[in-house]
Amino acid sequence: MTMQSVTLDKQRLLDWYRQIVLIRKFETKCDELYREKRITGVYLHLYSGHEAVGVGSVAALRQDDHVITAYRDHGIALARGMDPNRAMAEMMGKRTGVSGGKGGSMHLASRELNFWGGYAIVAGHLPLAAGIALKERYTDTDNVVLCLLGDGSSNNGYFHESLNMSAVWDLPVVWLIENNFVGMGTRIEDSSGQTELVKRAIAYGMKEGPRVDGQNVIEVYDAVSEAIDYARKHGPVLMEALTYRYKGHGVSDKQFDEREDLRHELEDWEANKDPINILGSILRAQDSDIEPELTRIAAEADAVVAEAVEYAENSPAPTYDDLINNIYVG
Ligand SMILES: Cc1ncc(C[n+]2csc(CCOP(=O)(O)OP(=O)(O)O)c2C)c(N)n1
Repeated sequence: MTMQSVTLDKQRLLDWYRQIVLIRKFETKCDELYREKRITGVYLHLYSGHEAVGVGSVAALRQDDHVITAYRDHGIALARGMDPNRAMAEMMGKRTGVSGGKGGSMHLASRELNFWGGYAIVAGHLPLAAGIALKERYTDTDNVVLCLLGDGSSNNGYFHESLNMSAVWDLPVVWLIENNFVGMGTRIEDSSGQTELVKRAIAYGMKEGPRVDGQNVIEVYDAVSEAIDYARKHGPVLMEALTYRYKGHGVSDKQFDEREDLRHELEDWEANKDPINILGSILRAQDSDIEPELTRIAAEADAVVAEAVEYAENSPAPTYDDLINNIYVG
């Protein structure tokens, strides 16, 4: 589908707007719940700022394709269609959560959605993405794997091994780097000689995809659709979406409180490159009477999040039997 046809498809754009707004509100609520210790755990990594990457890329997948990501996973799970109630229950460690309350924030997953998680070890999910793609190649399907990864993953050995083998075996993977220019507190120019990460494709003999504006959901969708089409027919693609993380690495990270330069950078992204504003402007330009609909979408997202919190809070904790379930003993 071309940019032109998507731009004209108002219902589809409204659906993406709904998803992006829902993710933003879900994350804002999680931030609040974490500070109140109603969500616990060592870390909580929010997707605020990145929403258009998850929504645009996942929209390009078929149901029988796969998606896998790292620990900044809530937004991608919701974009793939995860029930917000069960996602929130997982955040609170409840039995009704998608992983039975035993995974938490970094381990949302759903077999039904072919959404394979949620991984805490940087780049640890890349070999899994290659493995899923190998299974698909081996069983002669044309299903594709979308693997989202942070720029910080790109200097880990797993990155090299996984990208190399995916090229050797022509695996149907789209390696989509969510480049927010920082890994925890280290800027990309302090950790990578080549900061244009797609250029590494040449070293693996795989197709170099584009670097897209990760704040524009239409651009992400168009570029990932093309990459998926290529991966389905020929093999892996490495591409980047340029984006920005609105919160610290985790909720307790105070980088924006402590660094004035970063605060200015954040303010610039929020004011001029926010994915909600960008898509909102496109919709307003198409239809000058759309404002009430956008307001209604925001109110509905508030209601969905409120219901998710209520569902999670009223859900039981895992039992002792749950705790010792799914444990493999040699
Ligand atoms: C193998 C490994 N090394 C170090 C860490 C600690 N760590 C957690 S996140 C992170 C940075 C990752 O940055 P990036 O991949 O760019 O993702 P982002 O948080 O920006 O989305 C590091 C070093 C880890 N979890 N795993």
